[in-house]
Formats: sequence, C-alpha cells, structure tokens
Amino acid sequence: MRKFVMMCATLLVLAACSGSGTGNGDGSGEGKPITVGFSQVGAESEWRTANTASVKAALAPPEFRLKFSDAQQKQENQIKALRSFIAQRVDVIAFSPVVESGWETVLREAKAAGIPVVLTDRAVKVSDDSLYVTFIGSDFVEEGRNAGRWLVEDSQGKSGPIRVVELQGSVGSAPAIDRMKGFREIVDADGRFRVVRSQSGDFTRAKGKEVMEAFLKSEGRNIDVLFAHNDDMAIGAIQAIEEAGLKPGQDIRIVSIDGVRGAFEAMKAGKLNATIECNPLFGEQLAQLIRDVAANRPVPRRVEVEEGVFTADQAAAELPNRKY
Ligand code: GZL
Repeated sequence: MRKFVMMCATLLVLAACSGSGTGNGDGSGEGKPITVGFSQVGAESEWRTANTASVKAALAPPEFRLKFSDAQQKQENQIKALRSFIAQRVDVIAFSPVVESGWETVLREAKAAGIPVVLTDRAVKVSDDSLYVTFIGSDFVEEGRNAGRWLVEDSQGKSGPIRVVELQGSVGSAPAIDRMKGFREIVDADGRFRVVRSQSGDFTRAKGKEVMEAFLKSEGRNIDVLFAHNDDMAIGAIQAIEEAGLKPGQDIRIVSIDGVRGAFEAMKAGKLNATIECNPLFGEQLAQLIRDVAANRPVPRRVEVEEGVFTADQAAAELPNRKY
C-alpha cells in the first residue's frame, strides 16, 4: 500500500513540474516559462530600436525566457542565430528576416526539430508556407501607396514632369521591395512623375545622406521630390540638401515612412513634409501570438498592425503623443 501511495505522489509531482512551456509564468501557473529565440535585424534605425524595446518589454520573465540576437543587418548572422536556437531546443523561434529569400534550409531544420516559427515585421519568400506559423507586421505595399497618394495630393495644380529621387531600403528586404511597388503604382497611374534616380540607403541616416549627396551631384537643382523608404534615410538626406544650399521641405518636397520621433521633429521644423506611419510597437501582440503558438492554439496566418499618415501641419500637436 505504502509503495502505491509513493508512486502516485511521484507521478503527481512529475506532472506538476513537466509543463509544456505554456505556464502563465507568474509562479501560480503549472508550467515552465516559454523559451523564445528572437533574431532581430539589427539596430539600424529609430524604428528598429523602438521595435526591439517593445519586443523585449513584452517577452519578459517570469512568463518568458528570451534569447535575443542582433544580426547587424547580416543574413548569415540570423541563420547562425536560428541554428543556435534550434540546438538549444527553444519552445518558439521568432525573427524579422533581413531579406526575403534564402531561408528555406534553416526553416526546414526548425520544422524538423518541431520548433514553430513566427515571422515579425518582415516576410519571407518560401516554397512551403508551413515553414512558419504566422506573420505579424505591416502592409508595406499600402505604405508605399500612401506615400504616393500624399505626393499626388501635394502636387495638385502642378504640371509634369515632376522629378522624383528615391532612397530605397535594404536591397532584397520586403519593405524596400513592397514600398517601391506601392509608390510606383500610384505615381505611375497619375502620369506626371518621373523617378529619375533610385538607390539603396540601407535604412540608415549615414547612407541616406551619402546617396542623397550623389543624387544632388548628378541632378543638381533638377530634383523636385524625395521619397525615402524610411525616416532615418530622409533625415540623413535633409542634411545633404541643406549642405547643398537648398531648403528641404520647400525646394525639395520630402515624404518618408515610419513615423519616428525624428520625423515629427523634422516636420515641425518644416524640413520634412509627410511621414507614413509604420508601427514598431507590436510586442504585446507578438507575446500573445507566442503564448497561443506554444500552447498549440490556432492563430491567424497574418496579423497586421494599425497605422496612419501624418503631415507637417499635424506634427507639433502629435509630437507629445508619439511613443517611439
Ligand atoms: C519596417 C522595418 C523597416 C523600417 C526601417 O517594418 O522593417 O526596417 O521601415 C527599419 O526603419 O530599418
């Protein structure tokens, strides 16, 4: 009889400790923390910094055990990080893929290891959609369309050709590919706009300034508009425009994407004309997706974040409300 009681007690203790990574983590629940491997693109922009802060704040102990890796905008570093998460047998992998292609092999390794993958911010191109469970982020094509719509509106009464230069995001990245696609769709339909130069500034201020300097050198005063795929490159370009003796926001109309604090400050100073919001603060939504995925609950295939369009006349009033 005594042996039977001991065995039941042991089984009860084992059941309480085993958990499946779905405990509510506050000590009152019955499971262990959910271990998440997160590979971040890098720290290239104000947007990325805000996104990292939001993810880290949401995937916090005791509910989560976060293994965070900064890839410094290099795909090979992300692939290394994903392989390390697989070797450590994390419960869930989440990552923002720096570029769209080249993920098939490592995602098959994660699938073979039985580790679910959540895409955040940027998408991937793979032949087998079962290689990731869900995606949370923005509609970059719509962001590009919104930039184009603002420019068409801003150019009311002007005849063409209106000469546009474009600072693209990182080559091969989903935001760069899709923002360009959406913008061209709108401005090409209007017919008055000519994109005379288009080159990557890799989403950074420094590179944005450098490429804008090259545009100014080759096009001189024949630039009417700058479309930048993110605010950081636009802010770098603003410096180049001023150093060339021109007035950003007046001699050259400027529209960019993200809606970071620096953009609102530039709009308030009259140097940037509009920014299309791309919300990086989805950490809590990501945490809920990871809870559901870890517990094998069904999740939507795609979760999009809410975002708006902000123009210079709104900047002063909106600036105190900005959270990133
Ligand atoms: C967009 C994100 C982009 C931002 C840039 O969701 O991937 O990367 O627009 C950032 O600021 O570098």
